[in-house]
Amino acid sequence: MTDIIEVVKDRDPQEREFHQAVTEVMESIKPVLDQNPIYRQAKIPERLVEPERVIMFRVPWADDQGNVQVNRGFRIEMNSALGPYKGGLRFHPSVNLGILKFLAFEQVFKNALTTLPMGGGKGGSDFDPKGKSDNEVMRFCQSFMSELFRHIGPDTDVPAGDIGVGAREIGYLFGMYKKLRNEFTGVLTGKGLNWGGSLIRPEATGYGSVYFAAEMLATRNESLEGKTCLVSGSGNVAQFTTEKLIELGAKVVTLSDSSGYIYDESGLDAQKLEYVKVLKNVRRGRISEYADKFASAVHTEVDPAADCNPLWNHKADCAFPSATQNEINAKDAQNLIDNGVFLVSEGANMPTMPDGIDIFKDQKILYGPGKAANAGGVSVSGLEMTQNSMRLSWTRDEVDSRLKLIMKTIHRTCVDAAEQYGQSGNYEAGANIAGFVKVVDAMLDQGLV
Ligand code: NDP
Ligand code: 2IT
Repeated sequence: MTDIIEVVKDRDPQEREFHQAVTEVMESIKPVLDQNPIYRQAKIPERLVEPERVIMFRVPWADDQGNVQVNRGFRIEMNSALGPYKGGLRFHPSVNLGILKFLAFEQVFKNALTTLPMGGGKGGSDFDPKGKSDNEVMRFCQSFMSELFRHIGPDTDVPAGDIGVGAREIGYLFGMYKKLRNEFTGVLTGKGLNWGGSLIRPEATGYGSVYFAAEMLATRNESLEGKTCLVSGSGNVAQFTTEKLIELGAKVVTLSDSSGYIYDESGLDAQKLEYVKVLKNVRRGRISEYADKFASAVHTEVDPAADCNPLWNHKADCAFPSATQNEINAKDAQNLIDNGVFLVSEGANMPTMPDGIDIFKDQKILYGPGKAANAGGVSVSGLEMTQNSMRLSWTRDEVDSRLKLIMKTIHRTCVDAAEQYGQSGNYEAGANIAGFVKVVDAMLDQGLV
């Protein structure tokens, strides 16, 4: 197995996050490969790490001063064994091919776990929406779509949101797609409610991560009521994770953004969360303002020289990393455990570094890896696609109960797959194995394509 990891590293040495994601999956599926020689004979590992197609393109646009700006656009069409490519678009200055390949790779297995017919993809740009006017964001999105439209479609590739891409961006992208194609179809998910979007899609990733946590807790006869929770991020996933935690009687004491984090010892309530939603989604301000507004909160700025993140160093029971990749290193993982945390549910993609994951597994805490715990978002995207095909809209309760059932099923699938391979209680192994088997069996059925 080291072989394929070495091949990937040699071929694209600079794609560190991709190496990390491939290593993590390949290590846990080793027993499956050993018991099923057909997978190695059919060169399944080699085929999985090579995207079916990578699209890279220039995105020129004019800023409000009339200056020409040029960004880079990407779409990674990773694997279509189970359905059309499906996965979000990320707009963030850190975006590069390696980051999007890691996200697309993770998406393939995540989507397989959802029980819905979706392949895996991811895309985005190194464009930074922060500090841009609505008109600048619109012109950028239009330019981005004026190339992407020829590669996507409701039965081919269906993008959605991720970091830096929310309702506003999906609206501008959809408008341009519709104009260029002269077709009103479900080509993107996360659409506005009154033009084809699904109820519960904005909430789905955060709610799903909490439902997954509740399932994990139930295996130890515990619930979220009264639990103190650390949440990172303050965007889409963090906001709705917090909302569901409050509703279930938990106490959320932290939120963050890329400048720092707030610790509110009295916990967030519905009114404070509403303040955060307006601050982040409407005013597009910084989380530090929360501590100016509420006296019970303290803001701590990011210290780029620090060897750990102080957000993870508070007394708590549960942690919900919901910002970005590699936000929990080994020291943070140890701090979490020393502070009493016994459950981690990953709302973000790959937020825990490999040696941090090892600590969680050694300590036998309830560790829900992103590809299982945050699959609620893409699941409701799948339900949005279904509703678009039927030209019908389901009620809030209908979508929420389907989401709950999907998260319950993913949890059960992870538990069963881990047990089958002698790794009881290891959700990481369970998620990787179950996702892998579903995708690669479909690949084998479909021949060498
Ligand atoms: P948003 O853009 O809504 O929010 C992202 C949040 O994370 C912001 O608070 C942002 O702070 C912070 N953040 C982003 N990059 C960094 C960084 N490099 N360092 C520190 N903080 C950072 O994105 P989402 O909430 O949608 O996404 C959060 C995570 O969840 C990502 O890992 C994403 O891949 C994952 N995810 C999202 C899904 C979805 O449906 N949206 C589905 C499944 C997973 P700032 O405002 O300063 O940039
Ligand atoms: O990482 C993810 O699963 C997402 N950003 C959501 C993808 C989607 O197609 O809804």
